[in-house]
Amino acid sequence: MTYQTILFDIVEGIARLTLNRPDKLNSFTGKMHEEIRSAMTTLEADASVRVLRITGAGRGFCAGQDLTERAMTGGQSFDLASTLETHYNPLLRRLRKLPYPIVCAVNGVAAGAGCNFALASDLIIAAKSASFIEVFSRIGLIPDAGGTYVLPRLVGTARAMALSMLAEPVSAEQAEAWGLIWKCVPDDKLQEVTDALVQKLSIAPTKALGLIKKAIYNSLGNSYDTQLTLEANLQREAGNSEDFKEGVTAFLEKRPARFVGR
Ligand code: T3D
Repeated sequence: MTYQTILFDIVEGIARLTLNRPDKLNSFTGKMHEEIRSAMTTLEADASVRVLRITGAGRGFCAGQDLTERAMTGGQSFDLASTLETHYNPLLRRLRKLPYPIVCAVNGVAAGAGCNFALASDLIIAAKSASFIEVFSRIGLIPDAGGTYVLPRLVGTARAMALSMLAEPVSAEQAEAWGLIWKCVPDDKLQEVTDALVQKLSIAPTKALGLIKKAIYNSLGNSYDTQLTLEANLQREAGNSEDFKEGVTAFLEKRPARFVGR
């Protein structure tokens, strides 16, 4: 399929999604949502995929909702609960369910839903010049696209509150120091570092990585007791995988493991 607002391909187990409206800092339009939905459907149907790499084209990562689509001329108004349930929430739910790692290379400013879309990834690497802005309150909104869920969990209530109320940019270095993201790297190293990570993940024991996602994300709402039971159940699945067998065999034979992802 040919896309107008994104770039998307899958090569040797690595899926690459690039938001591609650089002139408008890759802000989300209805068309872009439609194309991302199509890419997600392709991803969900392709059992060969072992890692998803997300980035933005040009100098920005994503400036959130394209506000020209929300211009309220002539007394027009929008039901934003409806636009969220139509476009953003299904996408975030689908991303969370992907049974392999999502790596996000934040190449520039990530604002509004663009910031929270980045934070929906499992491993987030940002260029030093990138920034994160929970920009919503500047236009009279609350953080959406999962922001009010992930922010207090990643950085604590005090910082989540200030980020949301003040809508000030957080530098990539600060984001790393706060634990909002995993890593900040020099601008000229972003693609190289991301490619190396993605390559490594594409030959990792994917089944186990998918189960790790399930365990970590579920732990945020579980009691200790419930989590221990969940770990036992997920470990049963991991223990039945081809990769566990290969991992142990390779260790005993003193050779690198060749994981197939199942
Ligand atoms: O469905 C729903 O509506 C509910 C969901 C809402 C989710 C949301 O994301 S709400 C938040 C929407 N986003 C914003 O409010 C951010 C708006 N953008 C900015 O504040 C700034 O652009 C940035 C701080 C992100 C970056 O500033 P800067 O100075 O680096 O760039 P710029 O000059 O402002 O932007 C460059 C171009 O991109 C410019 O276009 P032009 O003048 O060169 O033709 C600018 O208008 C355009 N652009 C940037 N962000 C958006 C945008 N165009 C449309 N919508 C945008 N969000």
